[in-house]
Amino acid sequence: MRKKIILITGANGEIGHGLINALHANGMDNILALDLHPISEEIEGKIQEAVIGNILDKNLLEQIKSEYEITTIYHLAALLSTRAEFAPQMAHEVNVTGTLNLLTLAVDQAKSQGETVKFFFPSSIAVYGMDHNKDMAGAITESEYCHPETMYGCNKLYCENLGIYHANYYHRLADDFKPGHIDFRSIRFPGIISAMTIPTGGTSDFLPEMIHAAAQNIQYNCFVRNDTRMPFMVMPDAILAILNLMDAEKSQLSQHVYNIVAFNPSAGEFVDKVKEYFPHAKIGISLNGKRQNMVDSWPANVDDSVARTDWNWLPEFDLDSAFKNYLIPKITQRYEE
Ligand code: AKB
Repeated sequence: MRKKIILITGANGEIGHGLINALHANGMDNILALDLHPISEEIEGKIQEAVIGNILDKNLLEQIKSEYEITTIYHLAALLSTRAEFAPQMAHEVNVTGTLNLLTLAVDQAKSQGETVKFFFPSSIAVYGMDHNKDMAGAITESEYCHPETMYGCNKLYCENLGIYHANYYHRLADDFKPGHIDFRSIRFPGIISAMTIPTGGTSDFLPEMIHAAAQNIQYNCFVRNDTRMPFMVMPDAILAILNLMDAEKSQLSQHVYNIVAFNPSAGEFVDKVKEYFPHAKIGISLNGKRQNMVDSWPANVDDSVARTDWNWLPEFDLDSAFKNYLIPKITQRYEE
């Protein structure tokens, strides 16, 4: 008999850590954690099994398909926006072919089990391309400005549509056509700030890098202008959003893909906040025009009213409480250890 599991790809990443800790805390540890790298000690004891491997390895996915009954997939593996710009072909392979491999695995599993497989896909505000309308556009809804200007954004938008296709129209010309093999749910994440991990390869990394540098009293030169504004949230809210969306009744959901946001300070406003807690923080500017243009192509804010209506999304932390009750206590503790 195949063991029932929850499959998490990119399990060793920032969101992977937070999600595994939360699922474990909720008593769900029948987790198969798949990552390119060995699973870190911090989460090792909270999973059922770890597999070191590549989502592009079809033999490995076939093996997983034969050994396990997958109830839910959290497909977190991805190359982020800055890294994707340096290696666009590899980004397409990992972000698109990798996702198609996991969607195919989900449909095959659903067919063999005769059960719907739930599929979570982390999308991003990078699907938007503001084309210099950023300041006048305000908080944009999910159907506006979907003209990505980065490889990563193109990958994410296409994969959103791939997921919606697999959920509703997969094999629509086949005699055995049946919609609903997978229940595809996705969130367009803003920038995420974690107290426990520092992002790699993203372009929203300037705020997490800044506060982690301040906590270690090391110099940080921000690569975007002070007036740069984009949506953000802290990691506990990103995890809360995933859990709440995946727990919602399907009948509550009017769409597959949702905006969410908690706060959207400018880089300068964030510097002021950091200096409230680290008055001697050494923060300068070393502009990277190309990365600045990428952030300028992303919205200053997003409208998440549908997420609030459909599945009661509500962030626990605004900018002030994020610092006071999460970032400062956790980051200070982390660097004191
Ligand atoms: C990135 O910067 O690439 C990500 C994102 C905004 O999706 N953090």
